[in-house]
Amino acid sequence: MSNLPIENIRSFSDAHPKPSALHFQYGTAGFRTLGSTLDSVIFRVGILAGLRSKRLDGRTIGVMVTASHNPEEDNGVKLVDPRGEMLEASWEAHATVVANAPTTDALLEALDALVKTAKIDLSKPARVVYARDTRPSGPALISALEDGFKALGVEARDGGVTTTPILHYLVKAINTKGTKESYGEDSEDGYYTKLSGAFKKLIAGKTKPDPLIIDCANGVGASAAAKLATYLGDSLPLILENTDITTPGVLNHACGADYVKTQQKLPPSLIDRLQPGQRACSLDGDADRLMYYYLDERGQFHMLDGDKIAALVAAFIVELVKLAGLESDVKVGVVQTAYANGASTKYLAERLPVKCVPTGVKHLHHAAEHYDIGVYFEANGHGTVLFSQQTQETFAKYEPSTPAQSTALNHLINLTQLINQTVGDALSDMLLVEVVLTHKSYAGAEWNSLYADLPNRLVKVVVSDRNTFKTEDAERRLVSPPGLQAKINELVLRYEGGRSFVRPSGTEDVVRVYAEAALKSQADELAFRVAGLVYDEAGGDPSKRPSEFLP
Ligand code: G16
Repeated sequence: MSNLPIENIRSFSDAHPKPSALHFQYGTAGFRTLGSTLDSVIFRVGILAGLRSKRLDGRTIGVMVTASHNPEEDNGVKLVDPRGEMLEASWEAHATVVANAPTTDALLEALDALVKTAKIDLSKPARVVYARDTRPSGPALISALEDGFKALGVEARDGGVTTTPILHYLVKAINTKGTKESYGEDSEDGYYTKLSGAFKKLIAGKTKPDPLIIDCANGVGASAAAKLATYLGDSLPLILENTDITTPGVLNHACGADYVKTQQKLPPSLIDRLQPGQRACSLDGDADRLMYYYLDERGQFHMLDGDKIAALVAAFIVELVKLAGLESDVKVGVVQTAYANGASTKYLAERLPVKCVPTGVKHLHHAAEHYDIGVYFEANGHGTVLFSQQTQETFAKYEPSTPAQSTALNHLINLTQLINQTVGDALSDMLLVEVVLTHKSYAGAEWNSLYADLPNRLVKVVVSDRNTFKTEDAERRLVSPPGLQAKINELVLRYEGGRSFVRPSGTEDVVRVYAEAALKSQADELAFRVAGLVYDEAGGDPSKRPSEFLP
């Protein structure tokens, strides 16, 4: 067993000191905070990624530098495990310890302890592929990351400026190259070719879709969508909006999937662009979330969020499985979180098994793996569909007995190619939605009428310490601060169809409050009253109440 290159790590680490006053936490989607404070964290993540690769026998680990839907001044980093999925949970704690070692000596001790507890054979190779989004703080943070690679001696491949889901795709493609589970060419070209090829097969012979407007959130999705458009040709005409990746301050600002979901309205930049009946969608800053919407003939805005996507897609897949004659072999299930609209849960649960898990793609992904075909979507538009290895083998071996069965089977096989099964992927999900709409001849209105959303409201509350908020039952109940849940329950009872829950965010320094009720005004009132309770409990400054509640 070789040793850690102590002196090398020491000299690099001294150039990336940890800010003494800050504590970092590997949260819902990695480390995420102000980009200007992340230099030491990202450097250390470089070393950590290398150690994770050594632990897994030199398999390639992914590192993505992004803060996704967060404002432009934030940045972050997440690690991707070899099959393209999120970092294994036990290593999140290791990452937090390593990121918080106060000095270089303490860092060396933490790394040494990690090597021992995780039984890492340091003689194994370390391989990493990394990428970043378009944030201005990205280049400097990438150079800190590269110092981390140099400090440990990592064989690193630069994925450049790209979307989070493309980085996940690359990780899986690299690690499955030349095996029977090969995921595709390990390049961006491989990704676009795979998705666009499957899309064209799935809509062959159908009426060509009308042009689709994409709000690219002024982020990396703009260049990815432009590239995808060239591979799609005229099979799906795309109109790209909010594609400014150079003007400071515009990323995710008054546009993008998070804006649409939380404001429940059209990005102002689309007001004169979107015609009644036309489909449009928004990506977020790293293109892993997707929100659809349309205006009706009266110009009224209608949002088709992650729950509506799950309903559309799950119903389509169930129908194909049935048409293929596979319903007794292949079971489809859905995974949601507490944010799922109550009406969507009701609609889905009447048709399929539905499970509720805590927020965070990693939780949904793992739960979805328990189904033959697992459809998971967060209401915020983050999700995908997983086909188990066994299901994919069933498709490959199955001999259909009628032409109709054969067609349905081919569609299912093409869906396994169209869908990015590593993680939620806005572009892949967008193609999936377009396939279903094309097959069903649905416009936005027909899709929207699958069920009627219960009015709901999401608000953020700034508190002094969000870590005092602890939850249970898939985040549907607060256990701390003590007594607060009882007060929320009491309030909820006063609203028809009322439901509300409170949880600390894992990506922003806020507590989130969700409420729904039979009427919009009631959902708003309930959300703000629960937010008021949270604010009072958390010792907020009374002079700032309630204007501190951000939408
Ligand atoms: C990330 C996670 C999502 C999660 C979201 C909000 O999204 O990947 O699973 O729903 O954060 O999490 P929280 O409410 O804990 O802040 P993204 O798109 O920002 O990577």
